[in-house]
Amino acid sequence: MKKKLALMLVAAMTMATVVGCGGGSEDAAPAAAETETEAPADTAAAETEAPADTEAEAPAADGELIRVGFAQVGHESDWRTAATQSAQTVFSAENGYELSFVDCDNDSAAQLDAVRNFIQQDMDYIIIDPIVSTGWDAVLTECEDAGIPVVVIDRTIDDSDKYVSWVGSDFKVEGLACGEWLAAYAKAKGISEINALVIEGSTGASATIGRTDGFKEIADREGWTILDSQDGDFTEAGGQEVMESYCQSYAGQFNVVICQNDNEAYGAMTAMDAAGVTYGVDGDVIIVSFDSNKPAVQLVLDGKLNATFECNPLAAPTVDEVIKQLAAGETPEKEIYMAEAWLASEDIVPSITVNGEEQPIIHVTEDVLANRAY
Ligand code: GYE
Repeated sequence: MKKKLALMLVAAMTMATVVGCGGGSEDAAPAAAETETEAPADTAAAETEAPADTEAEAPAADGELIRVGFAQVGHESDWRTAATQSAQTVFSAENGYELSFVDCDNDSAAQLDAVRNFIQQDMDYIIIDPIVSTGWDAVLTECEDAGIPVVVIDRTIDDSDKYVSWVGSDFKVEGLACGEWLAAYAKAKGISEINALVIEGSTGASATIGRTDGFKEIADREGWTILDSQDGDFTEAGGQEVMESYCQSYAGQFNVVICQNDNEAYGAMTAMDAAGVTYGVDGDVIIVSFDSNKPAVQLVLDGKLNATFECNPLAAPTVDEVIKQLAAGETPEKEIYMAEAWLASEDIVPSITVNGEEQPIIHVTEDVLANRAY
């Protein structure tokens, strides 16, 4: 089953590649139609090799489990834990999968090794959450040569398009939303000067790049000062360490702290507590985070965190759908975006406009908190 299916999937990957970046469903249809005339050879090969029963069936239809290798970033944050748990639940034996899960511990070389091991093991599918956004073309070419479809999840790969689909979030939009909210909030509060400190996520991660760029775009437009922007590695310890040094270097000079994930915000709060800096709704410093895990939303409800910009970690069910589409010989969309929300402590900014689109700011109440899925 594996080999015949793989041949078909190479054809599907070719089709998906034709769709290119920004390919939505409207784009996907003509691309698939185009490929029917453009790539008859692959399709014919699949037909010759799989004449009988397998090609349009789900891979598990004959009782075999679908073998999936998942090269996960690591275990640096609550977001990551939620994403891993979701993948382990979705890709379970109960659901027809055999999952090989590798925690790459934020080590890019280890992640490339993990993917190459998956090729050696002749996996049916490979899922990659890329630690960094570049350096991927060679290994993705190897996956393609081996006929193993790759689905990219969460962070993006920016120097190769040799994968079937990417499922994740628009990190630049998250950064823009954070900036737009801060601009509207400062205006509503009569704060005329912004002196911001940024605690970035891991260097080279597309989540870091997008959030940094998006926020900076608004900061430049508004004439804010970004006093410093350093790598907190998406961890609580990293956030604390960076904030400890900021509290020394910029004592009394900052009124905003942007943490690129929740865990960094927890660390930054510990550091500010120790330095006697007050933050949140009743404090001197506005502090925000990205991710919006439940403990962070609780802090927003408590007024300790002014706002949090959601990044949804539950992409695995969508990856499952992508795999099912591939198994049925369909062409999944090249880019699939997760829905997200922006949450704030005070009810003074009802909405913001991001990329020309009005988006609500959710005022966090007990009900909002109770309904959070992760
Ligand atoms: O924000 C952070 C995690 O890639 C979007 O990685 C993800 C980020 C997330 O460690 O908490």
